[in-house]
Amino acid sequence: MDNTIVFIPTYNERDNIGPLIDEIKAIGGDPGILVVDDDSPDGTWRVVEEKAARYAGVHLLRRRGERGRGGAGIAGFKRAIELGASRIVEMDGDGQHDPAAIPLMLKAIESNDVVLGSRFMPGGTDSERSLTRRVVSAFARRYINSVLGLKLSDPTTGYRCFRKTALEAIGLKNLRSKDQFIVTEMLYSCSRAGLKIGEVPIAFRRRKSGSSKLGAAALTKYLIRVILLRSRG
Ligand SMILES: Nc1nc2c(ncn2[C@@H]2O[C@H](COP(=O)(O)OP(=O)(O)OP(=O)(O)O)[C@@H](O)[C@H]2O)c(=O)[nH]1
Ligand SMILES: [Mg+2]
Repeated sequence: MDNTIVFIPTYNERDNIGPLIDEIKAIGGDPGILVVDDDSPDGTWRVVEEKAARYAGVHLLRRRGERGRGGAGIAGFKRAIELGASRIVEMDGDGQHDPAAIPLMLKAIESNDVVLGSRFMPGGTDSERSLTRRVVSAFARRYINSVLGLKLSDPTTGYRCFRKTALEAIGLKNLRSKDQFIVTEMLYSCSRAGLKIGEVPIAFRRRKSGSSKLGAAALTKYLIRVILLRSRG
């Protein structure tokens, strides 16, 4: 896994990040790990510092005075490239993304520019949730594909692998989202840049601890922003 960096944005993931780093280290191939933490009040960064002292190739970018999944994403990809990565895996730090899929993604990136970890293609699994949430999520996927002109089984996944050249093609400085919407903005940019986007199945796990941040109001806002993204072109 030469030149591979696994990038994890974190905010208040103290109880999740340590076991996740251990799991990534256990998959073999020894990819580098970069955690971008926005000075989490729960001290997530402290756990990462401890892991960095124990394992080679674990890096912490602690952003002070700045907060937001969008900025953390841009800073993370930038730092990963500075660290010499030619392939960057992006995954959540809450334990929902199983590191077991990393080798599969790295295999698939050999013939793609971007690889998405999909919960909804054959072989993938979603963590069981209420029927309402499943229906809403199925609608959201269709909606995003239709508005953005995509044909992906899981366009909202935050578990993905990018070639460095894909990040250069979209230009990180062109990304505007300050929050979680960056995931969708990047995907659309990749598609607009004509990049080859592949998908591999992943098993999605339940959030290990901490809280979810997506409610009905946030979902409505998100769907409107997808249209705005499209109209911005
Ligand atoms: N650095 C940084 N990371 C963040 C920020 N907000 C969220 N994250 C991290 O981004 C990842 C995804 O956030 P989640 O809250 O899990 O969002 P989600 O997976 O869409 O939704 P739920 O898991 O259902 O809450 C997690 O690792 C978070 O800790 C932020 O402002 N800064
Ligand atoms: Mg999550």
